[in-house]
Amino acid sequence: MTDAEDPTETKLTRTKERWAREGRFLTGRTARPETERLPPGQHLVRDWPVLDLGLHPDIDPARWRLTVTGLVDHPVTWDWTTFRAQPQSFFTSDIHCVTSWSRYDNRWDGVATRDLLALVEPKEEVRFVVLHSYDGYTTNLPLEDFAAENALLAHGWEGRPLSLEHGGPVRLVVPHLYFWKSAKWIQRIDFRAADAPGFWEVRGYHNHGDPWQEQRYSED
Ligand SMILES: Nc1nc2c(c(=O)[nH]1)N[C@H]1C(S)=C(S)[C@@H](COP(=O)(O)O)O[C@H]1N2
Ligand SMILES: [Mo]
Repeated sequence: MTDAEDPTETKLTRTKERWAREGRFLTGRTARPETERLPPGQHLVRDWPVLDLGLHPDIDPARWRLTVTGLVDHPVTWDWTTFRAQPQSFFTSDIHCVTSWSRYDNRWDGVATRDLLALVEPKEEVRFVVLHSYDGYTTNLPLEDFAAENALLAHGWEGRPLSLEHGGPVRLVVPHLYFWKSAKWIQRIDFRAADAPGFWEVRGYHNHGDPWQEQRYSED
């Protein structure tokens, strides 16, 4: 597929790649989450913007599957009923998007990543997790970030089913990293020994993405 044919190579994608090259929104400041709730260079919003590649995959619940692959002792493929039968968690957390908006106190329902980890049991050598989504999006993060105590596979927001535009039926939420790491419409979770940078990580975004360290873009 050439760039011209690739539906993900949109004007917005190119604009965001340019922002990464220019260091847009960088303040050069760092902070600690314990002392500053709002990370450097962020501003608060009350609504919830929609940001993605522009493809909203509408998956029939009867055909929806979530698969765990890679270096685990117990790989699983969940259909909707099995996913909903997993232990449920309820977490409230803030969103920090690299495009500089933050939104406080989002109430999520879903399956804690720690409960998923307890079930599938990643092997000793696992260091990274790569999320694959129904729209073709990918993102990578270290196992310890995926395993954060308030990270979850969310199917609900503010007591309602997570809407399609925000990643329903199920998205990842990892609140302590920039929101591009929180893959919407997740289809597969791959446990790996080696890292594999995802969609934005190969387009100039930082590999880790800690908002308090202002890890917006890669240094090279
Ligand atoms: N599958 C998928 N997940 C994705 C994206 C995407 O394009 N596809 N965009 C990421 C980016 S860049 C952001 S900022 C957030 C936006 O989530 P929201 O639309 O719910 O605010 O989703 C992230 N997860
Ligand atoms: Mo984003």
